[in-house]
Amino acid sequence: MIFEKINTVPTSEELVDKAFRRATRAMSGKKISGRKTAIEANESMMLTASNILTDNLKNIVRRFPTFENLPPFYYELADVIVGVDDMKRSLSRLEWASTKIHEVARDHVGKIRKARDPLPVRKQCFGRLASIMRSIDKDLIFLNKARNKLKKLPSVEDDPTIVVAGYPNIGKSSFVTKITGATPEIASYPFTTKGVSIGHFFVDDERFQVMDTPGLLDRPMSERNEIELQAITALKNLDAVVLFIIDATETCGYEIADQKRMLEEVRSEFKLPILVVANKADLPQFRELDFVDMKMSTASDEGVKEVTSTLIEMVQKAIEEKRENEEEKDEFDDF
Ligand SMILES: Nc1nc2c(ncn2[C@@H]2O[C@H](COP(=O)(O)OP(=O)(O)O)[C@@H](O)[C@H]2O)c(=O)[nH]1
Ligand SMILES: [Mg+2]
Repeated sequence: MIFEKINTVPTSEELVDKAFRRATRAMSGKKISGRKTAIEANESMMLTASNILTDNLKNIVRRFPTFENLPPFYYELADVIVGVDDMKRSLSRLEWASTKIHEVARDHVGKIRKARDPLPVRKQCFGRLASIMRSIDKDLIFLNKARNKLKKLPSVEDDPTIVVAGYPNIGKSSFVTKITGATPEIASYPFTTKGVSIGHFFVDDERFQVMDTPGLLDRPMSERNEIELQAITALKNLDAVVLFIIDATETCGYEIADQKRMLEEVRSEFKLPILVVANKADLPQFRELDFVDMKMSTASDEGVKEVTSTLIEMVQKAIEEKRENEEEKDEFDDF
């Protein structure tokens, strides 16, 4: 999973406690007699504390991904879920704090060498460090929340993808279960209440993924809120084809005219290739429709294999074309 590397982000209080505790521990047991050893001891406490703080802050920043390098799908998702700009702002405040802490410690090392009594200098230094840390408390809390949300994102790999769309009760879940041969893992996206199910299957050695997106691609686009629209934008960045299922029997409770209208919406919204398949071919109410590419029945299995292999061909072709376009672009860039 892409955001797995991000650890829990500690609070400023936890970091300060840790740093001061280590600094104190480093000194315990050392005999302090006279001004010189007192200076050395307090100097080393300041350096230990500031090193621990800067190391921890740098680690937090390092473990967050460089958003520009994320695959577009994840960039969009991260933006929907936590806001990339807010994360960048908080991360850069952590970097600022780290630099500042280093400076403050260095300043006080200079001061302590000239001081008659080193203890107040060290105390003043610790006070400054604590106050810098307090000033980024909000950022640390925000980043921890962001981390918790990002970590829950399902692993949508770079695998070629089949996105299943269509009104409720038309057989989307049945299709996903049929071709993945298992109950798909239900991953919760924060923007749909129902959870997106993602299943995988192999053809030869190649892995494919199938996504069923309840709440996103099962009702008219006009009913989408802002967040759902952004989620759909994210989907468009996958190497994917859309399987649009029509229930030609209307036993799902939706008229064919409405289903067709939603198909047109999806068609104009997505530049991805779309395969239109009429399901429930086993039922007597089944009607042949002129805008449909293929038919199947996930109940009797009829046509399921053919539909799957057509989808695989389509997605492989789409990936190939994308690669060719990119190569062409690269060649162009060389001139
Ligand atoms: N007769 C028949 N029923 C089907 C077929 N595919 C799905 N169903 C039934 O239609 C209902 C809805 O199926 P489901 O896969 O949950 O649809 P979804 O809401 O689009 O995910 C269930 O009762 C299925 O058993 C089919 O090919 N033939
Ligand atoms: Mg379903």
